[in-house]
Amino acid sequence: MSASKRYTITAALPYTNGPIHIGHLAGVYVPADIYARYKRLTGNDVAFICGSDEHGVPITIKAKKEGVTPQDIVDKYHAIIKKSFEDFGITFDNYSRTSAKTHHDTASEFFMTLYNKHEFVEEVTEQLYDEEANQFLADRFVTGTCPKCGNEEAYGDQCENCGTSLNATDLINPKSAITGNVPTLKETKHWFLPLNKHEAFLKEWILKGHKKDWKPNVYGQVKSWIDDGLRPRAVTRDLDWGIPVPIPGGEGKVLYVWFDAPIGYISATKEWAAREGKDWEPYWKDEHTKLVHFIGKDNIVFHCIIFPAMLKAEGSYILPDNVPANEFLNLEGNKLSTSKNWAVWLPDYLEDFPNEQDVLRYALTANAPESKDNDFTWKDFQARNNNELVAIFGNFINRVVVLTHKYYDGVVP
Ligand code: B3M
Ligand code: ZN
Repeated sequence: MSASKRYTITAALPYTNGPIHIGHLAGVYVPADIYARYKRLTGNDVAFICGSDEHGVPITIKAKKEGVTPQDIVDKYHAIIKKSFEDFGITFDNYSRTSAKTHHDTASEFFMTLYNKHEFVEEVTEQLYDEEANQFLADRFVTGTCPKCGNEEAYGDQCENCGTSLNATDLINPKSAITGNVPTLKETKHWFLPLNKHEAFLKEWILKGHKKDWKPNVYGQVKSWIDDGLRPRAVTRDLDWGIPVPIPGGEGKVLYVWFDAPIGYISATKEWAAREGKDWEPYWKDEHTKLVHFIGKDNIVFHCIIFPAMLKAEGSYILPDNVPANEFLNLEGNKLSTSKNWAVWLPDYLEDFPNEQDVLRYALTANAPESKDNDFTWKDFQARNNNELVAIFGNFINRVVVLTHKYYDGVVP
């Protein structure tokens, strides 16, 4: 039995703009749950943390589409997601939500600590603007061609194809996702996290540090971003849905969703510890605690570069011990897509296959996209069930039970 250790295990906070699908499960939640169960069973002190990511442009886009408020959207999908995780047997110690007061307070406090330590650069820059919609275009409000890989569907803050974190003004041929217009440029003030200032620390911590045990797909992406040179990233946005920027001049602005969301892991731990009568700080501030982030590959830059830089700048937190990001799962040969409704939604699976959680857990684990994108087919699902779970595992259990009855009166000797 390995010496008991403390593990803070986090799973990426799903956006509350739709239900969970099998890609999320294979990429993040089943691997994280297996790891948490294993660490508990081998006698460790585990905090397995997750929650709904309720800010950000994806929520406001969904609300506009459905003609309701962002709060309606997050309330609807937070409940659907939380219940489907429970019904599927994902054993979070806490599944919180970033619209909770604990999180607004924790994220605002974190921002103020960095602000008071002069860790931000305050700058007026030209940002993309949609004259017709009369609003700035950040994140998913704008799409364009990625300057790094040429993907024509890159977003204002990130290209999901190559994972690179972008400034909206980096996009080639940008187009407003609201009106389709070509954006103009308009001046606005934001606060930037100077990632370039943390380059030496990140090089030391990841490239020279003991991060050789990070998965090659993760280490490789991070190395290429650091080698390309890191640039300041705005941590505030001209949006009305999110956590208000808590300083003079921040009126009408909110924290960038990728600044606030990872802090959601901390606030969810606080909420859980308070409920359990525990101290939350050892889970985030004790050097002996292992912090492990389970994510999909499109979240690597935020968990290996931006959040560690934030934690380092704040100064009192531990850094991630490992970030085992999985690649993507496709469905019947095509990319899973919430917007194109091409997915196997977890609530539907639970309805069509009641009490068959383990069959899907097994099929997704046996076929996990650990080092490359993989494909989910119903044929494979059926084969895994019939040829492996029933014919091999079920058969084995059955024989052992029959022989135990036959030779030992059903009592294990
Ligand atoms: N909400 C998931 C995504 O990019 C994002 C994860 C946040 S983890 C702090 O789809
Ligand atoms: Zn790209």
